[in-house]
Amino acid sequence: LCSSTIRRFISSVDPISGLTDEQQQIFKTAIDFARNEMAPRMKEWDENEIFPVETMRQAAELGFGAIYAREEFGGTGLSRLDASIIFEALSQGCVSTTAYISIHNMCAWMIDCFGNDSQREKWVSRLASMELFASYCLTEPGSGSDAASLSTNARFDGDSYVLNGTKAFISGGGESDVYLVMCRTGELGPKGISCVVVEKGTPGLSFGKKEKKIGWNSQPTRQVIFEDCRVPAANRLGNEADGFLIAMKGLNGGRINIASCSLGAAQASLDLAVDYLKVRKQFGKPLSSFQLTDTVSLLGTQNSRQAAFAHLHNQFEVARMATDLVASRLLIRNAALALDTNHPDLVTLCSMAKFSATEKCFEIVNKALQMHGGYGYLKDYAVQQYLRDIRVHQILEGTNEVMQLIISRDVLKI
Ligand code: FAD
Ligand code: 2MC
Repeated sequence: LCSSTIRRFISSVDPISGLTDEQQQIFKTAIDFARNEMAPRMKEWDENEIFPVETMRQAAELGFGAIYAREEFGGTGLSRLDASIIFEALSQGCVSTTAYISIHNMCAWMIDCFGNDSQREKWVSRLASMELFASYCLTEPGSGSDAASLSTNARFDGDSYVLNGTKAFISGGGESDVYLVMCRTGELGPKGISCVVVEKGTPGLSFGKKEKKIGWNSQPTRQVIFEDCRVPAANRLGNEADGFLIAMKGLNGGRINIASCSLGAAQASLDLAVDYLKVRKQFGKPLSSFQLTDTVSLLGTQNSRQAAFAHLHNQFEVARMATDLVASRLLIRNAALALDTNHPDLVTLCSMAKFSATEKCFEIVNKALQMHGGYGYLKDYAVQQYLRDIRVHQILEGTNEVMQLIISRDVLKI
């Protein structure tokens, strides 16, 4: 085998395994930041619903504000694989804040990739420094999974668009400075949609109430409302009718990023569970030493061999969690490489990574919570926050049912 045909990364439980020296350094920078600047505050940000602007700006100083936008206009110029490594590391310090940073990054990339030079000059470097914050506006009250049915209208008038309609569930809504809005400028369906940038303060732009959520509490979620909101036509990204493709291409990377946030939470939760199992003693010995724990009722079980296998097995459970973690990491990094290399199957691979990793990582975190017993249910322990924060990753950036729709359409060629 020629060495260039051998894949560089061999992913393992150790997150830096198989990464290049430069990527290992990137991971170290991000995990140090997560541990020192984010993890000590994630509980407070959650409880008091604090949008940590200054911490995010510190993250931006490390190059995390426009990770995969080009350097020429102020981006960091890294790859999708690098971005995934960064989000995996940062989310260990706070999933909710990292997930917002990932959406902001998606928006910065969309402007960098589909905008013109004057739009890049106007917005990309200020997004990279997080002087400005960005939101992505696709979902509407009547249009979620069926995104191409959106009805926010943009009527062309002179040198502007006049927007009317409502976007729902917008992350950063009300706090962000720049809104990338998918709106209808033409026919029904995906081919009648454009993407325009609306700046905070534009007359006719307003926001709904802050939604109360079970997680993602360090970032606001609000409706974004347009009432005769006049936006310069120069704010349109790409050509008229390109908006749906721009939105979907943004989401391919977004889906990897969100999956990476679940992965970080799963890694952190597994680490917490392993520490806990070694320290917590019941029946005179550490929980980690139990091969079989008698927590499963045998009543009603006819077959004693089946009953033996039905026992909860801490050591085997840890093995299963670690295996699922590595499988998720491989799928995510594989999809990120597919994006980096513009692989023909990238849409399916990104959907598979998002679907599988957000489900498996949720299961890992849930098992880690179970291993903490009653303490896992207390807000004093971080594992419950990881669980609450990553639950929504199975719903947003395309529900996991939509991910299966995309994958099955490709596999079945329908
Ligand atoms: P629906 O589309 O109504 O779906 C309801 C259920 O039906 C789901 O289980 C879905 O999977 C299932 N379903 C729908 N169609 C099918 C089908 N064809 N086959 C099988 N099952 C199907 N959106 C943005 O644009 N920007 C944001 O920043 C943003 N942030 C969000 C933050 C949070 C905290 C949340 C909760 C949502 C956010 N969203 C955002 C919206 C999110 O993307 C949508 O909630 C999601 O796409 C699903 O849309 P919906 O809620 O309308 O559900
Ligand atoms: N990448 C590139 N192109 C894509 C694409 C993708 N991921 N998905 C669709 N397209 C293209 C597709 O190839 C087609 O192009 P063409 O006309 O050239 O053949 C065009 O877009 C229309 O696609 P479909 O014919 O598949 O459209 P349809 O309406 O049947 O289904 C679906 C599209 C369901 C896949 C899309 O509506 C979808 O992804 N829905 C989920 C919505 C979503 O993800 N919302 C997330 C909101 S953001 C969020 O939650 C945040 C937290 C930020």
